[in-house]
Amino acid sequence: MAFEGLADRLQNTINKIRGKGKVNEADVKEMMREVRLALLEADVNFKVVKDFVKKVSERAVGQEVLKSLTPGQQIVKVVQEELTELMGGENSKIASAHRPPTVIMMVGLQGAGKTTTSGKLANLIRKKYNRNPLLVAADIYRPAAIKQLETLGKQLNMPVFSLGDQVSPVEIAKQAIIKAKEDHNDYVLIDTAGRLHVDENLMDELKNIKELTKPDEIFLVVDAMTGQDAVNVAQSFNEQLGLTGVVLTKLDGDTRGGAALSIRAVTNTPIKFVGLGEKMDAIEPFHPERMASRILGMGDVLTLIEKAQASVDEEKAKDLEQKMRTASFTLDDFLEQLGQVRKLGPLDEILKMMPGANKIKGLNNVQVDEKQIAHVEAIIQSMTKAEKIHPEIINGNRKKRIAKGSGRSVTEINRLLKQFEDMKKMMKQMTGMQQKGKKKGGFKLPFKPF
Ligand SMILES: Nc1nc2c(ncn2[C@@H]2O[C@H](COP(=O)(O)OP(=O)(O)O)[C@@H](O)[C@H]2O)c(=O)[nH]1
Ligand SMILES: [Mg+2]
Repeated sequence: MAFEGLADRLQNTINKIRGKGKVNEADVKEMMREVRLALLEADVNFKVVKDFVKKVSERAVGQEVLKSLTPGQQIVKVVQEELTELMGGENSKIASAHRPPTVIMMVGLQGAGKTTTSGKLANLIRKKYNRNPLLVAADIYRPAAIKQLETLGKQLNMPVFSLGDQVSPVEIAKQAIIKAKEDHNDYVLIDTAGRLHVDENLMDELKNIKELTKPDEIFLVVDAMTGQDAVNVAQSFNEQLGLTGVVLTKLDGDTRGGAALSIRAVTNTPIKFVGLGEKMDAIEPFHPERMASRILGMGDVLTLIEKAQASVDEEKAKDLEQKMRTASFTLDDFLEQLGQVRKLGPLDEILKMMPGANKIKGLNNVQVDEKQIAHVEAIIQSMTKAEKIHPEIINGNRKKRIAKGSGRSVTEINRLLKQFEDMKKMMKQMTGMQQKGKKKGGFKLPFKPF
């Protein structure tokens, strides 16, 4: 999983301070020392780390934080807010030209994922904005590059414009726009060539295409796995071409996270989308708030809710949202949700989005075993209604009865009850933070939802 090391280290650090009743400057200093190391180890740019630590420290030792009733939680909130700030605001809109077609130029090094992302974005634009994109094969150098795009086009049932590999990319781009106007394609995505390194010939070619097509967007595609290098690449492309956004690919791999955390700060270019796999629908808008929550183990309730809304019936999803927000969910709800959640996708991925999920033993390392889920279901189903609502009444005798009924051991029952308690505690903490920021009549999450 991406960000695993960083998430683990940051969560350990903040968990130490989260529950403290009193926090002094020395505690903050100690914590920030660990945060600094965690970020550096995740390959976050040195200067970015320095600025980040300075900002958080200043805010954290502020009187209103240290003197508050819950200084530990307040500091975690500061870290969360600053992480979000670091990664930039929400920014996944795609330009729309007054006079179509809107031209999007895809640039980046070889192998970064330009061709794949061109297909994904075209697919997204068609699905989400109901538009009619044209893909343009302007990489004439890499063998089979044109074929690759044509294959994607077929797969998506989307037109691909190509003039073979004997015509210059600039000419291809020019002809493509003429063709798009004829055919009423309102978006044109130009898949350009990449090199192994930033090189002058390549930049000149890209500048020429830019000059001629006057693109509305220039998206740099970068491989998140390349860490610091991704940041350097982004910097040079930005200097030469003026980027409008970055697409960070391969976030489904075990990237340490450095690129995601540094690119915006170093280049002042927003990360607009992230690639999460090779399939054509494996692209998502980049949500800095959600990413920060995820890194800090606060879960990604919003993405979870969205997933739920997409595949579960609306009433139930709303109910889940409400219960999570008010931390009032019972073991019965838990059971119900397990059933629902199984429909959403790979369980380990889904569960990781739950607040406190990092506390569930084994979840981070081991694939969640479907069998274990069945065991959990059996245990909960063997409880009485009262037990499910008030698990605290489950004493030794009741545990024995449940064990018999479910065919599981008392140890397993204890473990489940403990996990459920942990999860609820975590939700309460989030709710506590919400209450702090609550305006009259308003409802505020610890992060901005959209
Ligand atoms: N796992 C994963 N693989 C990706 C992602 N994006 C692209 N790839 C793969 O990376 C490789 C290079 O992608 P390609 O689009 O050909 O890169 P290009 O040279 O920049 O056009 C291909 O095997 C893609 O399937 C992603 O988000 N996740
Ligand atoms: Mg390519």
